[in-house]
Amino acid sequence: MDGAGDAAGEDMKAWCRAHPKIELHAHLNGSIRESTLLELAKDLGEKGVIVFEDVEHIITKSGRSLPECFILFDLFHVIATDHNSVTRITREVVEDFAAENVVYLELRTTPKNNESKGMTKRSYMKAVLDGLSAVDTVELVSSPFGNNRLWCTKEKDMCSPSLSIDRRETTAAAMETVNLALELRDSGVVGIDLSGNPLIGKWQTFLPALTYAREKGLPVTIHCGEVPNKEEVNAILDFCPDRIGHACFLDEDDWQKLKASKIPIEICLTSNCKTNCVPSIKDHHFVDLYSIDHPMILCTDDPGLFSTSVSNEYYLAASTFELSKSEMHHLAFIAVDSIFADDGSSIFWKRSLKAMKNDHG
Ligand code: 6MZ
Repeated sequence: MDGAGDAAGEDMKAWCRAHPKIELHAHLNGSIRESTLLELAKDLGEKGVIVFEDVEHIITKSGRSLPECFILFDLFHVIATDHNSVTRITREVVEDFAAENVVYLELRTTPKNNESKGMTKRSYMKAVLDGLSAVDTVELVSSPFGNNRLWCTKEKDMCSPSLSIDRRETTAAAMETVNLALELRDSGVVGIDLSGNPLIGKWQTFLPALTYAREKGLPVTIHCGEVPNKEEVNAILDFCPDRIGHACFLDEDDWQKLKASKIPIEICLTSNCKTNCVPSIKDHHFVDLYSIDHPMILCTDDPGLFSTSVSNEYYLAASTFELSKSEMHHLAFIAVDSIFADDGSSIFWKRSLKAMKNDHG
């Protein structure tokens, strides 16, 4: 790239960082700072629970296949799943998103039972909610529109948690997660997600809990087509979730069905590339969906695991697909239509972004 190209790239990078953004697909344990993971692992090493030298290189390794990611998550859970660490990582993760001008964050996490640590799904979630309350104000980058009045909201209000059902779970455990989400609605929980290793678990196992969530008015998002599985993709599309994540491996007929459904898709460019779900970013199905104005939200999936950020995902989309600032602004703005929160904060953010759009436009 020549000097002018470099400068234009840097300008777009700064613009993507400064622009207010919405993140709707981030897993808590995939968003932990590497420095925190290493610190917690070292601590466990000193206590003789793990051998630090055995895990250090695994934590810092950069490229990972999809199956390797799930081995790593099990390690993350050993390192970071006690009440104090959960509270700490939640606070840090929200602060990190806030620091790059994410103004509304749906952070998802799998409530976990761990008898040896006196942890139940409910106490795990209490630790998460404690982390949200502990969020400090962070210094935000300045507005790309020279107008700072939208940056006065406490960052702790920006995060709406969703609860994930792990594909390893039983129907009863999935149901327990949905009941917990319903119980915690007043504490800000906004939805249910189905995630976990896509090579494990059967759709029929989770269907009762997902149906129950829907009956109770809890929005549902589902990881769909992360690996080829025509039968399940079909069933998911028939279920018609409120959003889906990834949508990488779809047959032509399912692809057409998805397009006709207008179900918003959480797009995770770096994640899909690093886990070999797409051959390269330029070959990503984003292009096809963008050309027909399909509702899409640029997301990170696991910013810690994949060394990315929402700003970086925006920059990747802008630079790879040659989108202008105005097109990127539109992409950021339409994401608001797909958020799960229907309370005051959602309306507030909608208004804020609309105000910015007016300022800008
Ligand atoms: C499917 C994923 C995922 O819930 O412990 N998770 N599930 N596909 C992905 N793409 C790479 N990335 C993360 O966060 C970690 C958990 O989120 C799910 C997995 O179940 C993982 O264990 P929490 O906070």
